[in-house]
Amino acid sequence: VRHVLTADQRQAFATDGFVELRGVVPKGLLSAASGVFQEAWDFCEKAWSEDAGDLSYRHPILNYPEFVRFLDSPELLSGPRDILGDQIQLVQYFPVYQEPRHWPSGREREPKRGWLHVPERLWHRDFSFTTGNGDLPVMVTLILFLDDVTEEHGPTVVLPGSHLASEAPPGLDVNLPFPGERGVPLEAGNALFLNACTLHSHRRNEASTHRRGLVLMFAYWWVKPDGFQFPLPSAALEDAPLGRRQLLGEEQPGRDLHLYEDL
Ligand SMILES: O=C(O)CCC(=O)C(=O)O
Repeated sequence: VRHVLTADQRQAFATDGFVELRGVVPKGLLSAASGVFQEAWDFCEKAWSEDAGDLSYRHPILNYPEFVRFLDSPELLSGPRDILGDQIQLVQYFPVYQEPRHWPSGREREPKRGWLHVPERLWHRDFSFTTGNGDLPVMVTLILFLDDVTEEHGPTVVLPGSHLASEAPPGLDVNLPFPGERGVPLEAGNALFLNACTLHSHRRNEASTHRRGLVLMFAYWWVKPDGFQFPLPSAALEDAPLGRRQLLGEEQPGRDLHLYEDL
């Protein structure tokens, strides 16, 4: 595994709770995913709905081989592996989407169909078990986009240092901008790498092009993944190399829970 985090980046990750990783998303994966993104998004929306029935999958996006392939990329996994080592597991994986001019700037502020409920911010942690220890997160998040996300596309915003406290900063309104928030514009190919306890939010897309992204969360192998009670889509395990089987909880990373050799 190629290590991508320098000492400075590890320090920033521990202190701020996030770092931008450049060149960790192979362009070939992005272009293949672009072709099926809309279909996969529609499929996931059905799978997330209350009447999903047979479509209730763990990680429904893995119904699409184009998205399964992200899990076989050493570059993509290098950040999470730097922090979690070989005990890494995928615990959640889903697409995010905002259509072009989803929230137009200027006089015309009418939100588009289907997005009336989307607030200006939706501050959240992906994992609320804050240990106060920035060096040893239990869960980490990777956010990446298929298209360049400029200021106009509403880059993801983070609150630096918020992973260290279990309380939200005083005065934080989950639906409003907050002083000290930092937007992270991302070119396709780069990723925002977060301690999953770091408070972050989307921003609204005011650009004339799509805002299509992926969120992947990783934790130690002994954590239960989101939707553990549901089956994996069959495409997830098709021709799966050992690394992918481990990521998906089908194989242990070592002989037993203790993993003595790590001492
Ligand atoms: O869209 C974004 O910028 C962030 C998305 C996110 O954090 C989420 O959906 O959990």
